[in-house]
Amino acid sequence: MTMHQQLPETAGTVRYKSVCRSCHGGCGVVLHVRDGRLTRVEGDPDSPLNHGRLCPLGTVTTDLVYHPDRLQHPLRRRGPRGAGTFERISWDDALDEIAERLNAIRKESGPEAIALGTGTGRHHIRWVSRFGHALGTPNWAEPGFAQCFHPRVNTCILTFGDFPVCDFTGEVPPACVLYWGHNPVNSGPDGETRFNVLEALAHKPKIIVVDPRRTGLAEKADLWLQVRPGADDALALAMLHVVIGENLYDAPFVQRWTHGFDALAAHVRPYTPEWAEPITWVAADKIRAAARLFAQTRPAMLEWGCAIEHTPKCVQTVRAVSMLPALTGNIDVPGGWVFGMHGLGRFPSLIEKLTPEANAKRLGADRFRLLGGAGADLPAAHIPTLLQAMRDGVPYPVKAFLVFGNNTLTTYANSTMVREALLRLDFMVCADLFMTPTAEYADIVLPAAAWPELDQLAGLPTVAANVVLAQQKAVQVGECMADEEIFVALARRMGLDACTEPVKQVLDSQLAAGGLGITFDELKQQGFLKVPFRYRKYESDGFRTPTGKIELYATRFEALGYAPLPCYAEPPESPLSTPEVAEAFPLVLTTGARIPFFFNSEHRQLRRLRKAHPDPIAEIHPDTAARFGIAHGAWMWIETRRGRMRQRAKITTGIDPRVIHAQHGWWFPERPGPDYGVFESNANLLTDNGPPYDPQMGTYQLRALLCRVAPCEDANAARPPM
Ligand SMILES: Nc1nc2c(c(=O)[nH]1)N[C@H]1C(S)=C(S)[C@@H](COP(=O)(O)OP(=O)(O)OC[C@H]3O[C@@H](n4cnc5c(=O)[nH]c(N)nc54)[C@H](O)[C@@H]3O)O[C@H]1N2
Ligand SMILES: Nc1nc2c(c(=O)[nH]1)N[C@H]1C(S)=C(S)[C@@H](COP(=O)(O)OP(=O)(O)OC[C@H]3O[C@@H](n4cnc5c(=O)[nH]c(N)nc54)[C@H](O)[C@@H]3O)O[C@H]1N2
Ligand code: SF4
Ligand SMILES: [Mo]
Repeated sequence: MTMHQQLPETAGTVRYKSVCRSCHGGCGVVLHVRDGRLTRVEGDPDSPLNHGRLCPLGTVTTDLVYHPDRLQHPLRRRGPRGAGTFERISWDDALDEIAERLNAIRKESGPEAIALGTGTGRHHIRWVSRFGHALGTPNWAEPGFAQCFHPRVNTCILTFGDFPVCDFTGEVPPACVLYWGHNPVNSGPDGETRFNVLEALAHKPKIIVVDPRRTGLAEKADLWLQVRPGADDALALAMLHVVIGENLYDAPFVQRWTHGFDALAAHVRPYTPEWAEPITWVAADKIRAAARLFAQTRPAMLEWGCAIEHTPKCVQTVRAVSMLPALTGNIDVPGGWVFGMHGLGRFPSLIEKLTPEANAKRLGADRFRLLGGAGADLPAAHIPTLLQAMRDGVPYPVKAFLVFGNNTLTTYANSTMVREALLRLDFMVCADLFMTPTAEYADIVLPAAAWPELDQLAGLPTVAANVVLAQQKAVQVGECMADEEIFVALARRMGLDACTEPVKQVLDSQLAAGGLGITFDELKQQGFLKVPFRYRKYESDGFRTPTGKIELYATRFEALGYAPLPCYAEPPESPLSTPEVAEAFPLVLTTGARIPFFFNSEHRQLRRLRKAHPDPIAEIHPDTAARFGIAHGAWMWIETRRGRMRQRAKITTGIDPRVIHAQHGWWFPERPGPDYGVFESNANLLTDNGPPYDPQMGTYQLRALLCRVAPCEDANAARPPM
């Protein structure tokens, strides 16, 4: 494998330009390598995405790369699944065994009996489906396809013909930002880094925050709407009512460039702020004020996050919220919501390798057509249906699961069922940086390369690809291999007729398809390329929808049998929909608000980060804490109808007395395996993966659940308060 020196060598240190992927990624970096070892990672001052800065995760990259617990060799399990005993094997043995087992399963049960799983926004995410398609299975899954980001992407493609992103790298800053279920100062979606968000904030825009918690942004906001978790659809519909009812919309834009305005206007007439107040817990006056402020301040942008995608009415909520920038003409304008230049061509997903019969077997595709069927951008399987196929063999058995960068036991809803499903598999492979509670269930564990150890392309923001960056291999750790290389090696061993070409050939083909006139090797020399940008592209090109306009009334939804106008639905479990459950579980639970120190279930091994945040923390209002006997810093049980787990209580007035917030992704790498405490503080012991699902995408419920709390006496005796 070749490595490439990009910048002049100084005093024995070689420097490589690359892109950090410790979160969804985006920050340009310079990797310093001395004697084959990564010694330092600094922010690339030239990068338009971070201007030389790094967050806490990026800062500790060398700790990640050289952590003593890194998996460095392939392992084979000895003894029963989940027993936690492994032996070292060679790559040759590992690949041979995997190829042999997969070919046998493919022959006996059909390729659809092999499923693939991957994690959020990984560099190799599209390679997982590519390999799956090459071996003939339609069953690949990623936790984000039904409950994070992709509902926004698929819904927008059907509504706008493309996916809009915030214009952070242009000349004009936003005059108003609406942060809806999103806290990008801590999180940041793909390529929209917190640094650009902070830069926009430095221009002092008007700020509206829709969040049940008083975040740092909520503290700064002109208006903070402290919505009840899971009531976002009602709030959005009421804001649309105000924007339309008070004639605050951009009439010329709406008339020329939207389809179905009259139908929408009639549809939202009943959704008054007074109607929404008892549902959303937001005062009617505040709803009116927010709608007016957003509509009357230009340019304005919508910064939305996964919080609106974590309930079974995800897609219609996304639709309703997305109409605010559309009606106010903030589309493809400087400082508003813009469409990308698509500097990277379409990824060669090899989906054409799937026959119509194979496509029809995609689990859940018949029901969730925006996830796995005709309305999907890149069709994926429905996770709860997949787990059922593994555990119960219905509608047909799934016998093998290849997990490339997903901590299934912590991040899928209903960890208890996930465990039952994994235990029933005939064959499981897990590629990861570390041994995780999930990898412990595998037959073969593969050591994956971390981001400074591999070549890849990133087009950021994701989907828009206004900046194209080269991620490059600067070091080699143990026998770790990039996921992409593993897929190529496996495809060759299995004798597949696709996915066998070298990785670099695919990277070059993506660049060629994007029309940038540059090869991967050339891109590495400069680190990144900013694609020349154009606003108001619709004036010459129209919108890529059946009507050529923004479809407020969505004709493709209608054609797929879904509601063409966004509607309101109560979460399946809530004080309003199930008051009888609320008697025993009187509090509304939300989970997973991001913190800067960890990425989902990752990074708990990294001492410098863990020191800043040693324990899982749940937020509770002082009145509620007093009512249930909870002390600040003490462990408390949080319990739903599905199970209970414990986190330390943070008593704060920043949360409604009727709401609890629990962190997600917790396990304890320092504890003994095979469980590493994954059944102690894991929010997904509380969540639900049963029906009802979002009718369009099959989304299950990670937030807006009913819970109760109690002091956790045993844990408090064993471990002193914070
Ligand atoms: N209750 C609750 N649950 C949630 C959420 C929530 O808010 N609340 N959020 C949901 C959301 S939005 C998402 S996207 C999912 C995220 O779920 P996951 O994608 O599972 O999240 P991670 O923990 O980030 O990553 C999983 C694994 O990838 C490994 N990894 C990192 N880099 C690489 C690599 O390059 N190659 C390989 N092979 N492995 C790698 C890490 O070590 C880690 O073990 O969680 C979901 N789960
Ligand atoms: N450092 C770091 N960065 C990350 C991640 C990480 O784990 N760590 N995870 C990555 C992933 S996978 C994702 S999807 C993104 C997620 O990042 P964001 O999209 O920003 O989502 P969250 O931080 O989960 O939630 C944002 C806000 O929504 C609020 N919220 C909770 N429930 C509701 C609700 O029902 N309605 C509304 N309106 N708001 C609600 C929370 O209080 C929180 O402040 O971040 C990514 N970046
Ligand atoms: S924000 Fe993401 S890409 Fe930037 S330094 Fe942090 S982890 Fe890396
Ligand atoms: Mo996510």
